[in-house]
Amino acid sequence: MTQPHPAERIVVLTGAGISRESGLETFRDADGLWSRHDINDVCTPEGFQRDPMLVSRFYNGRRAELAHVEPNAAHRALAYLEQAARDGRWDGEILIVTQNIDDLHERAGSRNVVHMHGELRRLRCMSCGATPEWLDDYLPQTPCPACHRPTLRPDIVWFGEIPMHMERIQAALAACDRFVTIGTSGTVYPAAGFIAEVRDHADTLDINLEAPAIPALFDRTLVGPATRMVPQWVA
Ligand code: BV8
Repeated sequence: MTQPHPAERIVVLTGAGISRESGLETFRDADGLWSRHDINDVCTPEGFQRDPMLVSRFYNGRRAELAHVEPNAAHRALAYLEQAARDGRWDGEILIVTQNIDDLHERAGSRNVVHMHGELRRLRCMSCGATPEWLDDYLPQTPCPACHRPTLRPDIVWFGEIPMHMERIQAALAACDRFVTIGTSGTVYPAAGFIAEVRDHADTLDINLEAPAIPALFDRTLVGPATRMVPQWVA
């Protein structure tokens, strides 16, 4: 497998597929979340406006799962690469841009992680902007710990909302030598558009159970489960 070579700046874009073998569901696989939930009901600001209890239950259920899953070999392989840079064993750098809202990258040891669609472990107050860490169930009437108003929502980016950390992401994409996508269907923008932004200046690799919809977009593809393919790529 291609090993990262010295002085390489790697951006890795991860999607739900990297957490699948930890036991978290993806969205668009046959047994995925969107097979049982209507995106418009649980993943839009309009849906939250219409039925905040339904949306709170949807995210409370997914947050509760975090206690029962562990990072897998793919998360750990990426964390190993970052540790090698921190220890001076590799003079490259790696940034993980994740569409995932779970905390498995961090629990595997990765620190250079950007959650462009937000995080399950955080809420956001629509009145004062506080973003308290939240590990238990919350209800729409739960008072904000900072301003005590019942105006908390999941700190998640829903469809039609602006993704987080876009400036940092765009800067990293412009500067990277290698762009690797892992476990993403490449259907949600702006993440799905990153490949077009880097193709002219970076070596591109897709790691997925299936071949990408447009294979020509990538210089290389590794088809197989992330827990096998990512450690091979990092080794
Ligand atoms: C925005 C919340 C403006 C968190 C999510 C028409 C054309 C183009 C764009 C649009 C359009 N109409 C509307 C849009 C914009 C819209 C969009 O892209 N819609 C799509 C459906 C067309 N996007 C937005 O609204 C975004 N905001 O555009 O604002 C803007 C933009 C830039 C700057 C300023 C303003 C906001 C999008 C965020 C929505 N929030 N979720 C949550 O609930 O989790 S999206 C949701 O999809 C998740 O975040 C998820 O991460 C994301 C992508 O899904 P994937 O992670 O790829 O998961 P999926 O199930 O699809 O695929 C899993 C893959 O893993 C598969 O390929 C499978 O083969 C693979 N796999 C499975 N098992 C394994 C595996 N691979 C390896 N190993 C395994 N074991």
